[in-house]
Order: sequence, then structure tokens, then C-alpha cells
Amino acid sequence: MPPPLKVSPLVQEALDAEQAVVALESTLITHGLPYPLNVETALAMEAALREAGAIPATMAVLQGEIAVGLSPEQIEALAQSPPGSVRKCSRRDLPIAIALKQDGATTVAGTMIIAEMVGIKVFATGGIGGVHRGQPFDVSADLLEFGRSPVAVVSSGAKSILDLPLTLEVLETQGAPVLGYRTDNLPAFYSAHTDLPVDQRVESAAEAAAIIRAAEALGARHGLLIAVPVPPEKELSAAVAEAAIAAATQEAEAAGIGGKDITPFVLGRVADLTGGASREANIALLINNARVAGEIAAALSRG
Ligand code: PSU
Ligand code: MN
Repeated sequence: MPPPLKVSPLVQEALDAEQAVVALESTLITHGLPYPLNVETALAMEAALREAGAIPATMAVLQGEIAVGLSPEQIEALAQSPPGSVRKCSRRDLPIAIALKQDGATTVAGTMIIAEMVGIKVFATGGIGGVHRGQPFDVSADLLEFGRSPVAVVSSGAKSILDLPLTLEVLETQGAPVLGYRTDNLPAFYSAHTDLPVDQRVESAAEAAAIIRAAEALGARHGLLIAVPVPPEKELSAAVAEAAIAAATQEAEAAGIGGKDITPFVLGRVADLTGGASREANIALLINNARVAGEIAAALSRG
């Protein structure tokens, strides 16, 4: 029995015609950004990838049914949902949300699972989960999904509060190549530079598409990370980002916040501590990543 699944007609037609489609997650809408910035950013991401020649497929679980290709009204409703009313859905959460007919927002892992299920090869997001500093066994399910779902994830790396060297080690173990989009190093979300080399720099969407195609030809069961630095005009200095993240993480610990609530809490506090600058960086990188993902999906569909 397949899971309850509704793909929008526009997305289904594009998939049937092998046109460019890009998956988008919904946790950033319900847990990542405040209203109305969340809905504005989600719609701006859709517009950016449309402009690049792709069809957006924003995903969520709506009353227990997986929805692929949300309408603007559905995105608005998710964006306005009261805090705590939408389940954050990583791999472990999807069966619960479906069986209990709940509303759920998909994380990177949750979105990769559904993208593979419906045949979407490219996915745009902001940051991926990683390995926590000082807690080498706290590994985000996002990273393990890179070993399971053959989807190319366009993101600005992971936040520097994570242990980025260990995060790269887990991606290596999972067999997922890390490509730097016009960069030699892994970006650290709010800031562009780290001293961690990527596996391969690519200069264009066509070069990224060629590597995705080669993975497909190999029958790969793993994903790829395509790391795109935050646009320079909105970048935070590594020192500012680091200080805010460190303070926010300490506050989370003091307040006893843990598990899946940490990332949303830290995102919110970092925005307060940086006077909103981190939020501007977050929004700019999300829209830019959507555009790059649209270009890669378009290059892939040209074959
Ligand atoms: N990082 C961000 N913004 C986000 C997320 C991560 O800068 O909104 C979300 C993504 O959906 C990601 C999830 O998949 O948080 C990771 O959660 P956790 O750290 O609980 O694995
Ligand atoms: Mn965790």
C-alpha cells in the first residue's frame, strides 16, 4: 500500500514531461522564519526557481496526506499556523503524522524522502542539519538521508555551531559528494568561508548537472550536496555569526530546550542577537539557492 499522496497537477505534468522540477521543504516556513516573512520567502523561492525555468514543488503533510506542490493558499495557511500545531517531520516523524492524520512540515530529510518517492531530483533549502559540536553521536537525520535518497540538495552548508569537519566525515561515510558552487570551501550558512575544502568545485549549473547524471548512471542510492555561499551583500562575518550562535545555544541549554526544538530556537535567538541581520542573510541565501537549484534542474532536464 503506497502512502496517501497528492501531487499537484502542475507538478505531475512537469514530471511526466521530464521538465525541471525543484522540491522545497516546509520546516523553514513553520519553524524557521516568523510570519509573514515565512510566506513571503517561500513564495519568493518559488518565483526565483520559476524564473530559472523550473516548477516548484513545496512539500508538507496535510491532515495525514503527503502533499507535493502546495498552492499559495496552502503555503499561507501553513505559515499562519499557531506555534506547535504542525509536526516537524524528519524520517522518524513521517509515519506518525500520516497515521494520526496530522499536519506536518518536512525537514531536509523528510523532503528528500518524498522527492525520491515522486521522482524529483533537485531540492533547494537553506541549511542542512549536521553533527553537534562536542556531541559526536548527535547526528542529524538529514545526514543519514544523504546515504539513502538520491536527491541533489542545494544549500548553504550548515550552521557553524555544528561540527562542520565531522559533518563532512559523515557525508563521506554516506557516500554523498559535496560540490562547491563557485567556491572551494564548505560555506557555513550565515557566512561564506571556512577552511574546509569541498570534494569538487563547479562553476555552472551544467557542471553540477553532469555530476548528478553520472551518479544516476552509476545507479547511486545516495544524495549529493551542492553548497552555495550566502550572497556576499548579506553575509555575516564569521565572528558575529559564531558569537550569536554560541550565545543562543547556551541559552537553549540553560532553558532545557533539546532535540528537534533546538534548531528553531537557535534560529530565532540568533536573529534577535544580530538585530535581524541573520534573518536577512537567511532569506537572501534561501532565494539564491532556489534560483541555483532551478538552473541545475533546468540543465538536468535538457539532458
Ligand atoms: N537550518 C536552518 N533553517 C532551518 C532548518 C535548518 O538554518 O529551517 C531546518 C531544516 O528543515 C532542517 C532541520 O532539515 O531544520 C534540521 O533539524 P534538526 O537540527 O532537528 O535535524
Ligand atoms: Mn539532533
